[in-house]
Parts: sequence; structure tokens; C-alpha cells
Amino acid sequence: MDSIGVGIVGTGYAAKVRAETFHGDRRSHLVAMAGRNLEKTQELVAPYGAIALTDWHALVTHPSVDLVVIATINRDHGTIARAALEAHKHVVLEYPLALTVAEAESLLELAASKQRLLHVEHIELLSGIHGAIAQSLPEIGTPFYVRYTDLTAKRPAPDRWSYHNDLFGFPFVGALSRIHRLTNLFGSVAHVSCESRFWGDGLPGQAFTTCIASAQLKFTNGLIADVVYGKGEALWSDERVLLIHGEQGAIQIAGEVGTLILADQERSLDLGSRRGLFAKDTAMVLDALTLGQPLYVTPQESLYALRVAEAIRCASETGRVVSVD
Ligand code: NAP
Ligand code: BLA
Repeated sequence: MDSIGVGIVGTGYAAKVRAETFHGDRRSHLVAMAGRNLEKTQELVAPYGAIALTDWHALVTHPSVDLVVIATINRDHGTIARAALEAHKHVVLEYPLALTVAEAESLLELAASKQRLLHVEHIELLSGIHGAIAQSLPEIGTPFYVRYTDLTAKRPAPDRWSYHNDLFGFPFVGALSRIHRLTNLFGSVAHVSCESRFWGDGLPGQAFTTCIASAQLKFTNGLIADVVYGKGEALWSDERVLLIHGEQGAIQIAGEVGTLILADQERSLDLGSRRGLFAKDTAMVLDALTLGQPLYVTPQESLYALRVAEAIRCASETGRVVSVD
């Protein structure tokens, strides 16, 4: 079988790791990368003998590109994915698939009609943290309450796309993994509520200096989850905690430390490393394309997490409880 030609849109952290991994796997080779700055992109592709482009349209229609990887700002994911599928390419997206459910749904339909792979990466599911939780869950009995807090104190607020609502999306849309971890573990959500606040004006085209969003999710199985996401300069200390209370015990992940708490004992959980997850995802994409092996996540599951995130955004805008259909 011929080596798969890969084109990557974006030149940031995710794009760089992807480029290295596709280049290092004999089943694929890097054809092109697209970034806004030609010189920077040329420098990046030089070790791989690939082409540097400033126009992603040229990348997604390039005849030697079989697979397009979309690793650029969230606002552009849907538009680029549509163009790539129209050009009959396979598509890998760094989450989220799109900023709205309507756009995401229509991309799923397009991928099906073109019979192309549409994979939305959710590296958090490949992490040691997720593995340790999934493995310990049966030990704590029926889970009934989850608290998931992810706060990053950052002073001064960075001048980055991820501090723009129109480029990143509503906090739980851009940071979709916070929702997806929970839907993956606990299933469907009945309804949600949310309060959020932004510092800086956060108007279209304007950055915020801090965001905080606090959502409550009621799962169909009765579980209640409080999920908090925030970042920026109005926050004064980091907090990364995932706590699951069950009828027989609890699972606690605090920073890099995991603990299983049971009535008669406490055990520490091996959480592995956060590194190497994009490489793992990349290898699985190549397994799917060359051997037809199933991936670890479906775009339908990603779409469902997005549906919950969109309901949370709607709840935040209206101050109402919103059902997830
Ligand atoms: P990053 O390092 O900040 O890179 C973002 C890239 O987007 C930049 O290199 C830039 O490339 C491009 N870009 C296009 N328009 C831009 C604009 N107006 N402002 C700033 N950059 C712009 O981000 P990243 O962490 O790689 O994230 C890329 C995607 O991966 C995002 O969708 C993110 O949600 C997803 N993701 C990332 C991680 C992670 O661990 N980092 C994990 C899961 C998912 P040019 O300047 O060359 O155009
Ligand atoms: C997720 N990390 C993300 C996302 C962005 C970044 C934009 C997607 C949006 C979100 O879920 O919030 C960006 N992450 C960064 C940056 C750093 C970082 C700029 O750690 C700077 C150090 N990502 C990395 C690095 C690692 C990493 C270096 O850039 C690990 C060593 C891991 N990022 C990582 C993981 C996720 C993520 C595992 C999935 C989110 C989760 O943990 O649930």
C-alpha cells in the first residue's frame, strides 16, 4: 500500500507534534503544512522535505494530500473540514469539530456521503488519568456526584487566540474535553445550567483577560456534576481537581496525584504521563486508514459532547435550565 500523504493546517504545538509523528511513521509522509507566516512555516517543514503554504485552500486540494489534519484555531475548524471533505480527503481534527452543533452535524453527513474518515481527536481519553478512572470506577459503586475544576491563573493574560471567544468558542466548547471526559464515563445528560463571566470586553474580535464558567450537569442516570473552567489574570491560583463520589468510595485526581478512597483503605492510582498522546492518536489514525481498525472515539461521541457544551452556552446566555435532547 502507498504511503499516506498528509497535509497539516496550523503550525502550533499540536501541528508540530503531528508533523513529527506522521514523518516518523513509514505508513505516512508529510506533504505540506499551511501557516500564516511563510518563513516560519518553511522552517518548520524543512526537516521533512514538505511544502510550506500560506493558503489552506491550496493544501486541502493538493493532489498528493490524502489526509488533512486541522490543528489551527477553533473558529476555522468547520470551514476547513468542509473544504477538505469536498476535495475527497480524509480529515483529522483537533477538538472541537466545529463551534456549533448544526455545523458539526452537517460535517458528519458530508463525511458519510463522501465515504471519508472524519476523526475528531480527544486525547484526554487516551491519557493515564482517564484509564485509571475507568478502571477504578467499578470499585466505588454507583457514582452520584462529580466535581471537576480546571482553573489556570495566568498573569498577565496571554495575547493568544485561546483568549478570544470568537476564535476559541464558549469555554466548554473550546475546552470540550472537560465535558467529553464526563459523557464518556457517565453517558447522556438530561439538563444543564451555567453561569459565566468574562473580564476585558470579550466583544467579537476582542480578547478577554479572564474567563470563568461554572456549569451544573444532571445526567440521565441521576448523577450530578459541577464543572468549572477558568483561565486568566483575575485568578490567583491553579486548581485541577476531578472528584467522583460513589456509594462505596471515591476517586480523586488532584493535579498529578490520583487516589482511590474506599471504606477500609486508600490506594494511589498510576496516572502515567500527559506526553505522547498526540503520537498515540496519530498511530491509531494510521491503523484505521491502513488496517481498517476502529478508532478509540467516534465523531458522533464528539458531537454529543458538543451538544452538551452548546446547551451549557445557551444556559449561560439565558440564565435558564436547558434540556439536552
Ligand atoms: P497553538 O500552539 O496556539 O497554535 C495555533 C495555531 O493556529 C498557530 O500556530 C497558528 O498558526 C494558527 N492560527 C491561525 N489563525 C490564528 C489566529 N488568528 N491567531 C493565532 N493563531 C492562529 O495551539 P494548539 O495548542 O496547537 O491548538 C491547536 C488546536 O488543537 C486547537 O483547536 C486546540 O483546541 C486543539 N488541541 C490542542 C491540544 C494541546 O495540547 N495543545 C490538545 C487538544 C486539542 P499560524 O500562525 O502559522 O497560522
Ligand atoms: C488540551 N492544551 C489543550 C488545548 C489547548 C492546550 C489549546 C485544547 C483546549 C482545552 O482543552 O483547554 C494548550 N496546553 C496548551 C498549552 C500548554 C499546555 C499552550 O499544556 C503549555 C504547556 N498540551 C500541551 C502540552 C501537553 C499538553 C505541552 O501543549 C502535555 C505535556 C497536554 N493539552 C494536553 C492534554 C489536553 C490538552 C492532555 C486535553 C485536555 C485534558 O486534559 O482534558
